[in-house]
Amino acid sequence: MDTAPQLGTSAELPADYRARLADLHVLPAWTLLRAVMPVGAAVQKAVAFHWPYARLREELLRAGDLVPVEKAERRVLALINPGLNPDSLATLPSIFFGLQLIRPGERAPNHKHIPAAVRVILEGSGAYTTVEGEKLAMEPGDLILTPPNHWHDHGHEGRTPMIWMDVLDHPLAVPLDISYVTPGKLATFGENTLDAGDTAYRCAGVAPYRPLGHKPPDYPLRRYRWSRVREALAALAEANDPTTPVHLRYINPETGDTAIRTLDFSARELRPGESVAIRRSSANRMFLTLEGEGVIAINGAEHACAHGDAVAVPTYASVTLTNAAARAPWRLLQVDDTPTQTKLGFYEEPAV
Ligand code: GTQ
Ligand code: FE2
Repeated sequence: MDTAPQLGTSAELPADYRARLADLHVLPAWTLLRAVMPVGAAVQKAVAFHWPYARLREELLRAGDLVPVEKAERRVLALINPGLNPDSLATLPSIFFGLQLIRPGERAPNHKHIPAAVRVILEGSGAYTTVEGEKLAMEPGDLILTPPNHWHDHGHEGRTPMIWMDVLDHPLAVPLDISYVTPGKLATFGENTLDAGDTAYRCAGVAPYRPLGHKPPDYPLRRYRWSRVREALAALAEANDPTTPVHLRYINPETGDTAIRTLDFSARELRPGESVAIRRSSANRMFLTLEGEGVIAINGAEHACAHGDAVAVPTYASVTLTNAAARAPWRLLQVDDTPTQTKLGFYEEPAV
């Protein structure tokens, strides 16, 4: 039951007093407190939303005709949550999703920035990202990290448009007044650094030898190949009890921690006919369909998803994932802000 007292309003204060406070750059907090800390239920601005890939793809290809890459630096259509201020360029309060196009022969210039970026490849081949000189090829489903303040650029040596989803954590950095980019010269990649992480961490459970206690590199694996993750999902789908969901986390192979520090990336497979209910929590969460089709029910409203579709799930929602197909598995990426919320001590799973 709501037993919190009704607080005073600013209208109850004499005008001259309010003016004197404003002059000093202070405000009577009791008139504003409930707006930032409502009783019992959080301030919640973001809403559930579904962005269909087929429609976005069409408009992104059009952006390719309309805007040369030199005029865009990155040719990206940002997925903007209808409940959030568009200026914040955010898909959820802590997560940015944007669809990026690079056409054959184009080069997106080298730069680095405070926010981390993760690419999830949706279509095409022959393009690459270089991260600190390491040349990383892009194949559909791959997840590629560009960690905070790591130099990166994109190029395309193939013949068809290359499209991927960018996931960035700038919505977490912008409110801290620390988000900026450093432009660089055109990148070059070293002869011996072709996807070095993929070689060094080829086999799960085995890492490059170094004396015990010596510190490993900060982000040792930058490209997680979908061909391998997919194989691991399919194997688990066979092996697991049908009531145990198939769910793998992308980790830093040296520490076991999340791939980047702010957001958690994981891949799910739902077997034909399988349905998974996700625990209600304070997490902000995105889903991106990689293979197959499925339905995401958010507080009872159903969103039917196909390849490339992105869905935003706001905090405290009840979510059910269902693969209604007779034969095909549904494979999807999950991105959420639980690493940040957990580190800050904010994360909770409310009862009921
Ligand atoms: O590809 O480096 O969607 O710097 C936004 C900012 C992509 C990128 C985005 C970026 C990039
Ligand atoms: Fe970037």
